[in-house]
This record gives sequence, structure tokens and C-alpha cells, in this order.
Amino acid sequence: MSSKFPEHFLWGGAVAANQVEGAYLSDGKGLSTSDLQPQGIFGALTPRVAGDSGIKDVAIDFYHRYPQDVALFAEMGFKCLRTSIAWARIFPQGDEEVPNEAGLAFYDRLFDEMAKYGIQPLITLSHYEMPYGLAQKYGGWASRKTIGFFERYARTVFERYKHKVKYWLTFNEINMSLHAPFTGVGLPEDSSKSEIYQAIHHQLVASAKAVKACHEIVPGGQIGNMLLGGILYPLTCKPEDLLETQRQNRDWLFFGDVQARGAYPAYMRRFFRENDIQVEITHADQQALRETVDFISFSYYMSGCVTTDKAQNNTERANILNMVPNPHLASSEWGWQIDPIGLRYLLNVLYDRYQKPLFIVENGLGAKDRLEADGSINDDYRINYLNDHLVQVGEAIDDGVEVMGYTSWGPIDLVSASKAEMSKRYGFIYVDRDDAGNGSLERRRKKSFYWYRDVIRSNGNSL
Ligand code: BGP
Repeated sequence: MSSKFPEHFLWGGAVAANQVEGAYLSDGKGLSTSDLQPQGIFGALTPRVAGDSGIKDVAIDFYHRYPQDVALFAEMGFKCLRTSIAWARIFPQGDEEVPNEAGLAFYDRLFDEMAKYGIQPLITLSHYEMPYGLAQKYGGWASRKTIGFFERYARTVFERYKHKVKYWLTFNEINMSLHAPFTGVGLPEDSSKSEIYQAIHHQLVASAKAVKACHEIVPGGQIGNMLLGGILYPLTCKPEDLLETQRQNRDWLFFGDVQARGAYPAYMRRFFRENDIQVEITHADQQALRETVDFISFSYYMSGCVTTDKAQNNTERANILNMVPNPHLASSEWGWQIDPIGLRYLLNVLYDRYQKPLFIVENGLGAKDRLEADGSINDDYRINYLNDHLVQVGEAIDDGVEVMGYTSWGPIDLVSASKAEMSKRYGFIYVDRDDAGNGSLERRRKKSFYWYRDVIRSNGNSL
């Protein structure tokens, strides 16, 4: 059978600087907002000083162990590795004129290592973080000045790595700012809706400016946005439920609409008016927003439901976005609802809407793994999850959707974003470290390692 996946499909995995690197104050790096979230992205903001211990301070020590890790990714046949640059390694406080050479040099070493194996970097400019100095001094994205600091940072890294990195992303899960403002836009959790949308607006303008800079600086460069693809279904076929579902899907599709179409969608006027949200959008901002992304990237872990039934809306739910659970689906240990068909549906929704190439840059199952006495890890649950989702990616490609690649989340175990723990594992590669930070950091191939190697080797035919 010939593969449904195109010949140059970018198979690989995705990590983020603050969840793998550790070395959180090494070689001149400044504190990042992500260093201040010891409880995870939804946890309380705990001020800290250098020397306080946190699980991310060492994380999985990728900063020092990347040659071994990249070799393991190459053994699986990765064509692509998504990671992010820690902004505070390059501009430690965020507002300096001159970048930190030692920070720039680290990513040179990393990209050179990947090039040895022909692994394409896919680089996120900001994955849930910014220099803490910007949050402290300017209120993060509340300030227009942050647009300029971000643009300087983006131009600096485009210039530096323009011959090493072709694929870029602006902000990780930009729509997450609505649910975890500090993580996304550096604002306190109790900020008003106007403040949050103003900060989001600044971030959208900054994203468009980075797109422009990438097009100017990186020869043949391609840059995408990155959405948390939390697709919602109506819980019933009541017209009210359907309409409410459309409204709630627009809460996150709004970001894609601005980034891919170059202007605020008409429905936002009514949304702002009815919610008494004031946002300052200048003529120059509108001009800047016209520079649109080359492709759309997104994460996909689960789908959810929407209901207008008040009684059902008042319950607290385990899944990360407090979505109404779908009675037809099973959940992960963390209450995330497993829905492979939802991925095919989402790919079609995004392609119908934007007609731009799509890149699945996160997907995976967080699970507790058991290390057997002989040292093996038999993670069939992970294999099943990924296999089922990839079959649906193949179906979407057959539907005519243009899919550039697939990078599963956490190909090596890393620190969870929502829990700031090690025990929620996604990897094909096990890392010996527990939630308290104990362990040798030794790497071990899981059963899924060999499964993924075969998938890549056969370009999806083994699914
Ligand atoms: C996405 C983030 C990642 C990542 C992943 C899994 O929202 O972009 O950073 O961690 O989710 O989430 P968690 O680590 O909470 O299981």
C-alpha cells in the first residue's frame, strides 16, 4: 500500500526550552516568567530568588545532555525537532540593547548538532515565557514597549540562525493567554478582560512583526502561528447548544483569524461590545497585522463539549480547560478526553477556514510509566493513542488537507507544563527523575521508541 503521507513529511517530536533545558541561570540567562511558576501554568505565581530549587531548574538537563538526546531522536529517524529559544538566554532582562553571546552560542551548538543528522529545527520564539524583567518593569504584554523588545529579539535570532533554521513559530498556544494570563502575556491572573485583550492585541501585533522580519531576513524561511486546538462539539443538537459552540470555538479561532487573515474578524466587534471590552487598536497596528503567517500550527490532545444547560455548566472538571466531557469518549488519567477522530475533524476545519498548510506540532498522551525489573517500559497505551491519532492524520491527508508534518509532544520525558512534575510522561525515551527531583537523569528507550522508529521508517505505512 502506498503511504498517505507525502514524501517529505516532517516526522519528529516537540519540546520547549523551559521544560527540558534546566541550567536556568547558566551562561548569563536571566530569570524567565516560566521560572516563577513552580506549580505549573495554572498555579499561583510564587516569587523566587536565585538558588530556590524548582523542578525546572535542572528539568532533564537538556542544556548539557542535548548531544545524547539528539542522537536518540536521530535513531528514531526524526526529520524535524521542535524546540523553543529561551528569550531570557538571549536578552536576560528583556530590554537590553545587546544580546547575550553565551546564550546565542548555546543554540548554535544545538542546531549544529541537529544538522549532523539532517534534523530540521522548528523553533518557537516564545513558549510560555518571557524575561521576568519585562513582566516586572513593564507589566509584560500590557505595555506596547514589549512589542519592540520582542521584535528586537526576533530579528536577533533570525539574523543569527538564518542559515540554520528555516521553520519558525511565533507564540506557543497563543490562545492560552485567556486561561493563564501570566503564562501567556505576563499579567496577573486577576486582570480585567480589557487588560487581557489589550495585551493579547500587543502580542498579535508582535507576532505579525516577527512574521515580517522572518520574511525579510531568513532566506526561504517559513513562519507559522501556534494554537491550542481545543475543538468543541455541541453536547446536544439543540440549536442553542450549536450556536454557543460556534461562539466558544471563536474564542480561540479568533487568534488564528487575525494571524492568518490579517485583520480582526467581524464577530469580535459584538463580542467586545457585549463584554464591555475596550482595546486600543491603532491604524499602524492594523497595517502591521496584514503580514500573515505562512502556515498554521497547533497542538491537539483532546476535544470537549459545550452546553447551554446551566446545571451541567456549574461542575468543576478535571480536563485542563474545564470542558464538558463527551459521553462517547474515554479520558486519560488527567481527565483529557481521547478523540482521534477529532484530529481529522480539526484538520479539516482549519484547512477549510484558512487554506494554508497545517503542521501538528503537539499531540500525545501524558501517562505514568512503570519501569519493569528488567529495565523495560511497555507503554502500549501510548502507542495506541499515537497510532490512532496518526491514522486520522492519514485520513485527513486523504481528505485533501495539506499537512506539513507531525511532531509528537515530549518525545523525551520532560517537566509537565500544567503540573510542574516529571511523572506525567509523554516520551518515547524515559528519563530517570521523579517529582521531587531525585534520579540519575539516565535515558532509556521505551517500547514506543521502536514503534515510532518503524512509523517514520515506513513513512506511516506501519500504522
Ligand atoms: C501544551 C503545552 C506544552 C505541554 C503540553 C502538555 O499545552 O504547549 O508546553 O506541556 O501542553 O501539557 P502538560 O505538560 O500539562 O501535560
